[in-house]
Amino acid sequence: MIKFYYSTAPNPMKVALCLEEMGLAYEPIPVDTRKGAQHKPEYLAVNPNAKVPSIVDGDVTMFDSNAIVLYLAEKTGKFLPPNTPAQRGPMLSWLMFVASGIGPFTGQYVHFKSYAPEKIAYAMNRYEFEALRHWGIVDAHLAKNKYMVGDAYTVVDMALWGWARLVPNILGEHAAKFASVKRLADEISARPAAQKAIAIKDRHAFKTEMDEEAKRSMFPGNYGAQAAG
Ligand SMILES: N[C@@H](CCC(=O)N[C@@H](CS)C(=O)NCC(=O)O)C(=O)O
Repeated sequence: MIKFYYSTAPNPMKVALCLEEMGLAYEPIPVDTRKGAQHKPEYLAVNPNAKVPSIVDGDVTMFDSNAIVLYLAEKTGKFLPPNTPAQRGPMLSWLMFVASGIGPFTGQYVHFKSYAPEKIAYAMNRYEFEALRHWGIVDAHLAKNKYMVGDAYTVVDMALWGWARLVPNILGEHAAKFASVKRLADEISARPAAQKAIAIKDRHAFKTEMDEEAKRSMFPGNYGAQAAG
């Protein structure tokens, strides 16, 4: 039974989808990041980066969502493209592009637009430009390809889905520019595994308020000492 440490945020949701798609037995363990649970010593022993998701699979402990989805795909042999250099090379490129481009730039775009107490035009412009640029690259790719790699649904699509399903909420009026991203996100969201992944959160009550405790917990560098809970 895999222990899956999660919240409802985009990076954990990629892993939830993978676990469901692969039919793996897992125990979802909520980490309420708005209450500072990510900073507790017992959680830091699992994930020294104090973020979600993480998994514990027997004697294997892992953090970082894209590493986890690749691990699960290799463990099960499911949802990987054919193991040829011509397929594996692009698979690694797109998986890392989602990890190092889509996630961080979209996350910082949200941060400076919605959470930063000062509206810093330079930061907002930079992250909006970079977030839209990254989504534009994915959209152009998906305009020519049904899936991110090869002609079948893979873990790269699952990794993308964590963020892609939220594009309308996150990018607002800009979302209309990314019709091919929407096409893939909608296709994946309609899958039974995605519906089950989305429903995991109903088993736990997560704090929803973005109050001082939440800001101290999630942005400790800007809001003083973290709430160690
Ligand atoms: N590179 C990490 C990033 C994880 C991450 O930023 N997780 C967010 C949720 S999507 C989180 O834990 N936020 C709470 C916090 O920053 O305290 C991954 O892909 O797993």
